[in-house]
Amino acid sequence: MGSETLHQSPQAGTRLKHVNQKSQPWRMATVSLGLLCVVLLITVISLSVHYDEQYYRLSRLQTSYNNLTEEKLELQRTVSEQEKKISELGPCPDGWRRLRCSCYYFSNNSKTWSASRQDCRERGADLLIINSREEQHFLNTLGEKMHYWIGLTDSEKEGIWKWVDGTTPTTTQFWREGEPNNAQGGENCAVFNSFSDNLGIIQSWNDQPCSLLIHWVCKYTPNVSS
Ligand SMILES: [Ca+2]
Ligand SMILES: [Ca+2]
Repeated sequence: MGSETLHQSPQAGTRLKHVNQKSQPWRMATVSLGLLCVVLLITVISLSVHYDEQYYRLSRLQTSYNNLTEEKLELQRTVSEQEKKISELGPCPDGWRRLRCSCYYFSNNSKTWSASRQDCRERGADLLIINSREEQHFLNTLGEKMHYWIGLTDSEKEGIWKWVDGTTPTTTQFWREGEPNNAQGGENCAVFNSFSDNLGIIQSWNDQPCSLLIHWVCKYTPNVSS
C-alpha cells in the first residue's frame, strides 16, 4: 500500500484529480450549508432577543396600564366620596361661595384684623386659612381687585407666622416678593391681594399693620360624618 502511494502511475494521478474534482461541489455544498446554519442561528438568536425585548416592553406597558386603571378607580372613589360629602353639606349660606367642602364669605366693608376675625366668629366661621394653590387661585379670581385680611399673624412672636388655628404655614405660602417685610417694625397681620392672578402671579400675600381697616374673608368647613 505504502509503495503504491509513493509511486503512483500517471493514470492513478488522473483518477485522484477526478476524485478531487468530484468532491469539490460537495465541499462547497458543505460550506454553504454551514454558512446557512450560522446565518439561521444568528437570525434565531436575534429574533429571540427582539422577542424578549418586546415581551419585556409589553409587560411593562401592561403593569403601567394596570396601575393607571387602579389610580383611575381610586380617583373615581375619591370624587364620589367628595360629591357625597358636598351633597350632604347642602348649599353654603346666602352670600357665601363654595370651593369643594368649604364656604367663603367676602366682606362688603372694612375692619381691623381683630374686628374682622370677631365678625367671622360671629358667623360661625373664622378668618380665612389657605391650604392649597387651588384655593389661593379661587380666592384671587373671586375677589374684586382688593386686599383682604387672612387668618395669619405674627403678633405673638415677630417673624413666626401662625394661622388662627395655631398651625404654621408649611409649603403653601404665597408671599409677594420682598414680603413679609414688617415695614417700620409694625406689620403683624397678613392680607392677600385678589388682583395678583390677573397678572399671572399667584404670590399675593403681604404683611400690614393690624390696625388698618381692610376687607376680609371668612371660611368654614362644616363637619360631615364620614
Ligand atoms: Ca411682623
Ligand atoms: Ca409688608
